[in-house]
Amino acid sequence: MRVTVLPAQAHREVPQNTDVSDVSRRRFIAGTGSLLGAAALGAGSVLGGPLGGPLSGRAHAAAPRSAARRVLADGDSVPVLVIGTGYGGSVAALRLAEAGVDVHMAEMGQSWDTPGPDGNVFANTTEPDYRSFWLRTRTKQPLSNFLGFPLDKDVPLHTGILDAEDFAGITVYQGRGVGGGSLVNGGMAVTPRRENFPSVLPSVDANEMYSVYYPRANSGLGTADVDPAWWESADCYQYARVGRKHAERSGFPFVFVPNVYDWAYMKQEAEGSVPRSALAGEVLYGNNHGKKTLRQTYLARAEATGRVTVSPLHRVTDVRPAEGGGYTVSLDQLTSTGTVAATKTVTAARVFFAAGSVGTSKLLTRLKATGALPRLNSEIGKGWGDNGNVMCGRANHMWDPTGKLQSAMPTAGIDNWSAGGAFAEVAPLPTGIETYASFYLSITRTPHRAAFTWNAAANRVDLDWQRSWKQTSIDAARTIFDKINAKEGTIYRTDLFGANKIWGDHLTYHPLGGAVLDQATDNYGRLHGHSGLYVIDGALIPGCATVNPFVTITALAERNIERIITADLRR
Ligand code: FAE
Repeated sequence: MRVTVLPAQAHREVPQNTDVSDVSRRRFIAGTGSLLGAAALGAGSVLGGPLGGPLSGRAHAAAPRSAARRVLADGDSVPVLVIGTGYGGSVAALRLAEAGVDVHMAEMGQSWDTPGPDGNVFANTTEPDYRSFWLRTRTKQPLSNFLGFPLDKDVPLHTGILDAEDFAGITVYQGRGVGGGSLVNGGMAVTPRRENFPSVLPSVDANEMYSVYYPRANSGLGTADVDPAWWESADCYQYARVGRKHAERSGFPFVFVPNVYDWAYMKQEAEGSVPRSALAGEVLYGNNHGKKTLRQTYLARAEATGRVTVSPLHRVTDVRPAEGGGYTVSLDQLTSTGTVAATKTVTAARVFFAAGSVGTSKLLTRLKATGALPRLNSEIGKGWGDNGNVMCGRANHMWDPTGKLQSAMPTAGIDNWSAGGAFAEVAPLPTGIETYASFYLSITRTPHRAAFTWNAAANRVDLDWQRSWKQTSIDAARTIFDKINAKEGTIYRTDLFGANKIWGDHLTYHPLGGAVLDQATDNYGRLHGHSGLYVIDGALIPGCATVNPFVTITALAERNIERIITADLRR
């Protein structure tokens, strides 16, 4: 059966440069409530018959929009199911909805719109509580020690916002909840230098990316530069100015990078006229104010189309071909302590894997190995990398204080990629006290790529990453910091990742790959072997973005979904 969607101009009706700052947090929260509280009508009847093709655009246009807008129920049939609500999933949902397709999104994390007992939705970085970690009884903070003392503490088991997912050689930090990684990340919105792009996505036309899709992504995300004059004098960026001074005295290029934080709000925080968020150290466990997460940008616009439904606390566990076409998708509905409250099976004509690099790779690896999706190719699970992440701190002299007030939103990096293979984010250390420390998250060039494999005996997916592989990243980071230390007469901090440990080499914030573009999928994210299945998240990028990755993930999703709508849905 033919699929009809709205004409091309419908896609363009929402201007690409829509100012996202006017989509207020208040409106978004109200919108989420309406998403979840909408009338519980039978989606099957609204969306037309069973799947495998009958996504009649006419039926969509005629259907009352609210009818399909409720949490997924057992037995539903939907035209499109998106697994995950991070960057890739949000782009897919918005663009499909604009093209006239009803979209259901399943998200294993919470919706994050209900305040806790302290009146805030999110916990503060310095005081983790039940909201902070995904199903852990003890925190696993990336920066585990201070002055040698361990910082971790017991917390109640809860479907919290930050997942520290352990594999044999690495802990992978990921956001959990509606908005994915945008809920917990530092908002650094970095477009790779163009000369580095061929190494990031070798099969993608750079001209198109830099003229169309990166600008579209940055506009959609609401990225903006900090006001340089304000930055020069703001107390909360003293740490970054110290970072610049040290970088430049050693001859390294210091580059400002945009962020998705609302700079006008941050100025008001500094003036004391609004509640503090970035200036209260909020970042890892969510920002109560100021940050434009996907919920204020792509997801808010998707919600405004009236065609997108989100089911929070719904974890996809299985996808397999359905009799008669389309896919049977199984989901666990979770309680806030992670137990399974209900299992559901729905049918979807098309499924977009947007569960993040690890989530998508784990699902696909298991589904291929266990025979649910037997025709996926042998590239599934391969090409996974950590974006070369490694962290370190430096101990400054007493005459170089970094400030007790530090904005949790980074604004700059030290770019030594071409000479030393490292781009170092000048990161905050928002402890509320003067530490005389400079802190950095380096993104480095590293040749190491791991693979996910199905471990049938243990009933889990393993990753064959080796901790020793981080040495390449440490060496690259040292091309910057050994030189700075020598010039400044300073030393590395040894108290932040354990006792006498310089390098944070046990983790990544930037998982990439596992279902690589043009290998596990075609050049637009269509999975080989099973038509109607797509990958549209960080799993497509083969292990390194040369900078922080979410702008590239968003831009690639914009590119791919445009082609998929034109070629697959408008036939
Ligand atoms: P992602 O945003 O992770 O979304 C995937 C979603 O799928 C999540 O909400 C999951 O809960 C959900 N999910 C997973 N499995 C399932 C399932 N089976 N069923 C249903 N739902 C599922 O994916 N990047 C930058 O560019 N700049 C930064 O400043 C930055 N800072 C970071 C700081 C931290 C602490 C962390 C953890 C990450 C940071 N990142 C940063 C990385 C960035 O957030 C990450 O690359 C993107 O979020 C990945 O986007 P995806 O769409 O691939």
